[in-house]
This record gives sequence, structure tokens and C-alpha cells, in this order.
Amino acid sequence: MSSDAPSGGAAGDPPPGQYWRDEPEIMHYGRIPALRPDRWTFAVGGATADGLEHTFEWAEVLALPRHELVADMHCNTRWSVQGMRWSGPRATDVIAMAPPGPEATGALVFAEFGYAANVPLADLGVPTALLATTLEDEPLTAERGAPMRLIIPHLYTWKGPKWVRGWNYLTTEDDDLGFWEKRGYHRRGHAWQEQRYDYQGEHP
Ligand SMILES: Nc1nc2c(c(=O)[nH]1)N[C@H]1C(S)=C(S)[C@@H](COP(=O)(O)O)O[C@H]1N2
Ligand SMILES: [Mo]
Repeated sequence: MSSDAPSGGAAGDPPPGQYWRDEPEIMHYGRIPALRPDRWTFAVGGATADGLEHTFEWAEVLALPRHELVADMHCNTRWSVQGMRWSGPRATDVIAMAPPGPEATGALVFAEFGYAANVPLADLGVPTALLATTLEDEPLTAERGAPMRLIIPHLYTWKGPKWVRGWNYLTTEDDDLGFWEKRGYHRRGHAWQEQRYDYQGEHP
């Protein structure tokens, strides 16, 4: 269920209902936040194992092991782009420092200015879920999400907030929804299973 590998389709095809384009369009709602690393924190709260919120500074995030990821992007507006090269810490390394409690099943991943997305823990916990700080070996530009954005290659790109600032673990009791999920989009959003809208069901 939490597979990050493409499933179905001939090699080289984009996920169902998508087409390849050369460059990702810059897409987001609202303003681009100013970069202030001195005031930046990453906060993990909600249903944590110890019930506390854990806050990390930029230097702590930068000190985590870094990984490179070459991944395709799949925007729900139907364009996909191949072979983007990102680097940064893994979401699993942050999960290890601030683990969820046993009742947590998902996370509401949030960014500056109120953008957020629902991500099941099974998807946040794959090794390809990256907290990217670089794109093509350069620090992220402001419009691409500086200083950090979440990349989860098998999910639609709306599940990866640019300017990400943390997440809250959710239990099945919590029905906090992200920006697109409030507007009827899918809780999981697996691109290869074409989970675009909530009415398509099969979300955890
Ligand atoms: N903070 C924030 N992150 C966001 C969005 C947004 O509106 N706000 N849009 C998402 C969507 S729908 C897409 S397709 C990608 C676009 O990334 P790009 O601008 O690097 O192409 O960012 C995602 N992350
Ligand atoms: Mo998108």
C-alpha cells in the first residue's frame, strides 16, 4: 500500500491522466515568504509519542544526514516532469527524533501562510520522502520553496508543501484537513493510483 514504486503502465509513461512537460510550472497559492533562517523552526506536534511538541532549528535540520533523490513530479493539474534532482534530510530522520504515538495514522504537513496537506504516515515514512533543501545542486530558490520543501515522489505534488515548517500527527479521530483536502481532494493522493478526489475513496 505504501509502495513508492510506480505501478502499472509501460516504462516511460507518466501516471494515468498525466502528460510529460519539460519544466515544472511554478505553482502555489499566496505570497512567497521571506527567508529568515535565524527565526525559522521546524515543529512536530499533534499525537507525538511523548505528547510534546518538538521544535528544531535550521542548524539541527542541516546537521541531519543528507540524501540525494532523482524523482518525477506529478501536479494534479495533469502535468508531470521527469528527473528532478533534490537533496536534503529524509522525513524518516525527523520522525525518529519526534516519533508519533501508537494511535497516529497520518500527518498534517504545514507550511508558511497556512498551506497544509494530509499525508498518511505510511507515505511520510518511505525512504524517498525527502525534506529537500536543494534542487539541481543549488539551494532552493524562494519560489521553489526555500529553505525546505517536502518531496514524496509517488504522491501528487500538492502533498509536498514548499516552505514547509513542520507537521502534526493525526489520529483517526482528527479530521484536520489541508488546503486541497478541504476542497475535496484525496487524503492520500497516490499519483499512480490516480487518487485525485476524495470521492474516489480508498484513503486510510
Ligand atoms: N506552500 C505551498 N506549497 C505547495 C503549493 C502551495 O500552494 N503552497 N502547491 C503545491 C502544488 S499544487 C504543486 S504542483 C507544487 C509546485 O511546485 P513548483 O512550484 O516547484 O513547480 O507545489 C506544491 N507545494
Ligand atoms: Mo499542483
